[in-house]
Amino acid sequence: MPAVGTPDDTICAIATSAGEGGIGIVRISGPHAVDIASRVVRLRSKRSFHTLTSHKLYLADILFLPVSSIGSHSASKACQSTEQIVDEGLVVYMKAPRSFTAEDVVEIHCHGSGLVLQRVCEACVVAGARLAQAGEFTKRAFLNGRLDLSQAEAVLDTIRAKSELGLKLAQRQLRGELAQQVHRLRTGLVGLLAHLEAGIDFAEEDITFLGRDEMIVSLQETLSHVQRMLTTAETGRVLRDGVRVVIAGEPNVGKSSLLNSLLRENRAIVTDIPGTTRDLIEESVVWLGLQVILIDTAGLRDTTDFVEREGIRRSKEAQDQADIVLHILDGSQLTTSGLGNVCFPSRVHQHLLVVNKIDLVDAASVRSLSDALRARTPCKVLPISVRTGEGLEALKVAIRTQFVKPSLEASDGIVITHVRHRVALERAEISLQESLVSIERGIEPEFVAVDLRGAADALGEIVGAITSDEVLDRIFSEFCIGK
Ligand SMILES: Nc1nc2c(ncn2[C@@H]2O[C@H](COP(=O)(O)OP(=O)(O)O)[C@@H](O)[C@H]2O)c(=O)[nH]1
Ligand SMILES: [Mg+2]
Repeated sequence: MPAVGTPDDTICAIATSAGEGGIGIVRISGPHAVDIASRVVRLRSKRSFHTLTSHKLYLADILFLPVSSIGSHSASKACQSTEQIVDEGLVVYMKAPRSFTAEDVVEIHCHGSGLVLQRVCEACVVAGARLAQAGEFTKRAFLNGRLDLSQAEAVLDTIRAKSELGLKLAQRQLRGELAQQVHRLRTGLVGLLAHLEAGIDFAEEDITFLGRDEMIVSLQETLSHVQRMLTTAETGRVLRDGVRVVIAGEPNVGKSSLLNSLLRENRAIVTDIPGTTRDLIEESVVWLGLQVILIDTAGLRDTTDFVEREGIRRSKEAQDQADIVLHILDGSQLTTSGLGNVCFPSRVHQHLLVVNKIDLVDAASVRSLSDALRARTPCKVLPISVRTGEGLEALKVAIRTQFVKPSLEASDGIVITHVRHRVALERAEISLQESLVSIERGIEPEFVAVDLRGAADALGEIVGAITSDEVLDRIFSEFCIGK
């Protein structure tokens, strides 16, 4: 069960983003939503607010309630005497539980002016609402059982999605795909636990419970499910947050030129003077649905210049945190026999060796140079020319296929996108492994039960069946106000 009780006050907030817009929305949620809205808006049809049909839009005048009317026993009386109209707009009432929060909700749609929206929100407070905290609407949806915790997180992922793939995963999670899978595994474990505990309680009696072998098979199945989900975590994180691609190499090999070309804009300064780029330059693009964060860095060389040395330190740090490092070489300066000075990356799976400036070299030499490099490193070797554009598509494809496998786009399998979920699955994995070892060694069922409960609880954390206020606060504080 959620750790916090169902709220009984009514909250309000501007739900649309700050700044000017065509329309802006103030949202009110809670048991007094209708009462509060009836003081803030007057329907053009003169109909009483309390007779509104749910989920229908009504034209209304939005009234100004002066702050001085707080505390007066009837705010509606106060506003009648000093009535001013702030704006005209539409109101919609969504009767509980058929609303986002599963509470009574009223939304006031007015013009998207910061001032108007602020006035409407103030009027709601004067009429008895409390300003909502960040993520409080979604938190209420969770506390009222409308969403589980993984779905609540998917709401934020949807708002923040920068790429189609990120959005697709968020939507799948919002529809409850992860929750259903976790629920199924957890129910299975709880069933096994019941058998085990019944076996403990009635050990003296001659009743047969689930056999040891069946228990092992069932646990192994659950374990392999959990492990399969864990194998998607790395890809899932990248698809949600974007792939961090660091462009690294010696000065003047064409790193900044590559960044500009991939961004299609002159973002970084390009010169033939070594040491031009000294700071990290970070920009984001979307390639075929995948968000890519490109980071240009200072060229790596020995230098006494203090600023450049700091740039090089940052470059190394960025490389450590990268999902992929493009290790750029200047193809016009390399010879097949002179590869002794090339510094080959140590962590192979994260690196692509990119040979630039092949426009300055004849095709046969490019081929023999690439072959010589491939013979020395298991990294992928990609010849390109930023100047002519040759090889740039292949480079994009190479980066993309590192993360987006065809099976991922086609399959409906669960993809783990949150660190919180991964950590919980890892804990479930350990508990399941321990329970299997215990059963195989014939250890007392009481001890096996402890591990099984541990695994079930870890799974429960993903969907919020087991949770603490602290975890909830951390999750919902990441949201914006009004969501
Ligand atoms: N011929 C040729 N020159 C290039 C190519 N890419 C970059 N350059 C030139 O190489 C020099 C250094 O480029 P820059 O992007 O500043 O290198 P960085 O120091 O690695 O960032 C500039 O004069 C670029 O015009 C390329 O593909 N072919
Ligand atoms: Mg540069």
